[in-house]
Amino acid sequence: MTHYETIETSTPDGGVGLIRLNRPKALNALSLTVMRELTHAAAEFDDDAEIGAIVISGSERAFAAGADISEMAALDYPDVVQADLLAGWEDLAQVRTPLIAAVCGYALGGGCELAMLCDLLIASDTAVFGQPEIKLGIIPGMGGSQRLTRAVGKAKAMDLCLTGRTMPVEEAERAGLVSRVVPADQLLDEAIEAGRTIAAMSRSAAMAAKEAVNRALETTLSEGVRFERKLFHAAFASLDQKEGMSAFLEKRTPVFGGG
Ligand code: CO8
Repeated sequence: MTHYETIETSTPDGGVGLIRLNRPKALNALSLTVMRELTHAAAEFDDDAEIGAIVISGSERAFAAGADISEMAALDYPDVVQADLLAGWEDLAQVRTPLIAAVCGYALGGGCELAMLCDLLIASDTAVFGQPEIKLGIIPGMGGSQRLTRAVGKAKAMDLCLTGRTMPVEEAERAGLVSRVVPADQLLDEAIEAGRTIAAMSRSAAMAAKEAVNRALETTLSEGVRFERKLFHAAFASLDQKEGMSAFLEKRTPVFGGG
């Protein structure tokens, strides 16, 4: 397994790949090295036929407190344009394996954006969300203004992006930002278990479900429904569809082989 400087990877059993951000002194601030390492690790898991779900977690205190401010402070406009700063995070959005964010503590700025880029967002009862970039004289740069608005609507997105205030997990759950809230000491187990559940499903069906739900954020209802129907029809070309339906009729647990 590749050795990384700012993240740790492991493979708990059951087809789950785990990526833990590991910059505790900087509250897991998302430096360019974190971006390179995390996207690389996620791509490796995505290519691994044994892995059916990827969990991304931080520490008890912080999932991630945003992009690394010390790295950005001295940059000028030409620097960020020429480097296309932060565009590399889009590689994570291309990962086809379902991504689960396990969020404990601060998920601010890029940390909130990273969590929202994942497919499931499982949060601890201590999680805090926010887009405080405005306090630094900038705005979200990794999709926050777009994904937050789609997730919670204009009213709350404007409130968070314009005032920079944080949103406690209870409010985030009411607003529809998070999939589940669990006690902090159960967070990682819950996220890994959710990963195992997904990994035990048909891999192609899981990828299709992810693609279909994500398409809802990109297109009109009629186009989205047409797109879903094509993927639905395609599922009937898989052995997993035969296995899933036979198992139901034979009253046994299906064993999906990915075919
Ligand atoms: N970048 C760099 N270092 C950080 C960051 C950060 N975002 N956040 C915390 N740290 C460091 C602190 O500088 C401090 O370091 P040191 O001990 O060497 O002084 C250490 O982490 C601990 O932090 P605090 O002492 O501040 O801890 P507190 O418990 O007092 O406060 C907070 C915790 C409230 C989370 C506070 O640290 C804070 O406000 N952090 C900054 C939050 C922020 O503004 N985030 C947005 C950053 S901008 C951004 O994300 C742009 C998004 C664009 C896309 C990003 C893609 C990755």
